[in-house]
Amino acid sequence: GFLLNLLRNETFQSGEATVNFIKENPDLLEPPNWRDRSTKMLLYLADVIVNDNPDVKSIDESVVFIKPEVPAFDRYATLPKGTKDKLTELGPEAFAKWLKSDPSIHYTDTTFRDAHQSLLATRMRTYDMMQVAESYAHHMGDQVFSMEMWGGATFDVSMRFLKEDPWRRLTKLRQAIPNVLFQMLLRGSNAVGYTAYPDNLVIKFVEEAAEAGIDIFRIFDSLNWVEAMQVSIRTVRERTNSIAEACICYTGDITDPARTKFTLDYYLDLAKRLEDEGAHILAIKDMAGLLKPLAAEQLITALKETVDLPIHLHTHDTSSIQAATYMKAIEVGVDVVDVAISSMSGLTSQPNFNSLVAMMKGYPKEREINFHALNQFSNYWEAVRRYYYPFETELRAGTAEVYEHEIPGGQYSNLRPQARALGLEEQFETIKANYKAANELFGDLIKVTPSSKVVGDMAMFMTANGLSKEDVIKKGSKLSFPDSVKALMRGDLGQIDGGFPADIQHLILKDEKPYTDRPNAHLDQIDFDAELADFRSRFDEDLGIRDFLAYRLYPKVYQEYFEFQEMYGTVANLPTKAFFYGLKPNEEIIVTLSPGKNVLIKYLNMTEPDELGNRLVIFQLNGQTRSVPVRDKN
Ligand code: 3PY
Ligand code: ZN
Repeated sequence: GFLLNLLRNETFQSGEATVNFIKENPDLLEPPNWRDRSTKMLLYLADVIVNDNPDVKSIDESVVFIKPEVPAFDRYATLPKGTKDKLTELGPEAFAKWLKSDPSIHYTDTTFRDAHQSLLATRMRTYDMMQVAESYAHHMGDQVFSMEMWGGATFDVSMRFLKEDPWRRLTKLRQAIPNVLFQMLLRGSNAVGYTAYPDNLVIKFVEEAAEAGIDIFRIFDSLNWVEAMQVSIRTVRERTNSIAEACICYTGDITDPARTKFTLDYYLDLAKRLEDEGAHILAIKDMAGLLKPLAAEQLITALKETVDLPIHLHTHDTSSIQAATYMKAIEVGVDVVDVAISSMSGLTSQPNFNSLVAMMKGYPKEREINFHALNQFSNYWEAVRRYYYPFETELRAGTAEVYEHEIPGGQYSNLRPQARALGLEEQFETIKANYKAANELFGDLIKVTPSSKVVGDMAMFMTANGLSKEDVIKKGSKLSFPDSVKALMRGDLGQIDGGFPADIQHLILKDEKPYTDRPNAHLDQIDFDAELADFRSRFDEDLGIRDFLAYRLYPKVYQEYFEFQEMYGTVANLPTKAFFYGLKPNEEIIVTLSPGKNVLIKYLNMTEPDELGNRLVIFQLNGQTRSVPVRDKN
């Protein structure tokens, strides 16, 4: 009814559109779909102006935005050849050999994925990436090893909160940056979700992601369970021309003799098995930033004696000392390290790219990097980052506490808002302590999405109910545990070497029997023909397999995203300030609806609400006055 109401109010729909009116408004002769798109966009803007963006929980009027400056480049210059060209030339096997033999250190830039996942709750919009993409391809195209720009939480968040199509981010960036390897984070049998999916869904997802532009699949399992990574590794190897990078997720401390579960031998054995599975590259995924310099030296030295693969090191700078870890790792022969552009680095994000480049100056493994350009990109992201202030992590300084609680960087920035939502923010210290306690209760786990989420849920549960570890053990048989905790103990996330502690498992599951094989083995395979047809008839006949995959991974999120799109169109085209904060009176923006199709939108003012609470929000669209009715929800 809302949209109909709006259409009824349009000037050009009012029956007064005479011949002259059309002459004066040549835009009306544009294809109708264009008018429809700008109408929807005005409706979105009107709603944000009146009711705010529901994802922005508090507005700080004192924040001053500055215009992000894209580093200048020659649009007509040929792009430098990069690693993407090299992969195309060599193929994955020879590429991996080349990487291993290359004497200089390589850098993966995580700015487009993990950095904002870890600092800004994954909210970075495609718009801000696209503005700078072409410049990046020109300046950095022959210098960075890869860009991590997809996967992890971005798939979910882009639909859920940004109302964007995650596939569009990938294909648009691919067009703008054809020379650098694109890398994604894939949660093994959990794909980009929080639970296991049927094998043929994972296979299809990998095929489509490779087709859309992913060159390196960084594959992990949240319990380091190799069986859960097999399908992904094999699919990348056998059905794509991309690189399978398999992870050992690092937790604990191999230099601490008291930590007997995750030892050096444990990691070496795991690495060997991943090599046997067919990994092209081995990644050390230090998701919480626990790998200290001495441990890095020992681990990487031993790994190089154990496997014949190039080694890619990922960490988070939560403790603030991870540059030292990289220094040691580089000394003993790591091949690639993950970094983020200065203004998007540090704290729970990756170590500082720019500073690392400066640090490496004069060392034998130094790589020539355009340092000045790197700093210009940092200035760009610094200005962009302000738009995202409502989502900023609240950590102000590095913290050594991470060695106690072991919370992954990507989870840390989300934990406080989660606690707040449950009314538990005052008890954040207790939550961190309970995170540690929950990990101990579960028998010491690898903690990374989704196992980290379960430990987090348990920590919230203990905090909300005032339970200590001892209380849980004592009263457990009478407690009703969170669903995610039951699912973990049942084996829904797979198995961990050594198993879950049997007594705790029984306490949580009561009479339910856990299984011991792959959770995917219990799932029905997807009948793609039938389900795709059903999906199309439910939503839109023009939708493709990628839309279907998004729907199948996140049915409810997709449904809401789809309805939002129907109502408001492609809001991904809006500049970020307008998307989050709307417009101020007399503020003007240019929106590119499609290549070459720009509209000029100016917000004029709004009327007082009528007796039903409806306001008219008045804009100029390409100079033409348009008014949009919106219900004021305040
Ligand atoms: C993710 O799975 O999203 C992660 O970043 C894990 O570290
Ligand atoms: Zn990470």
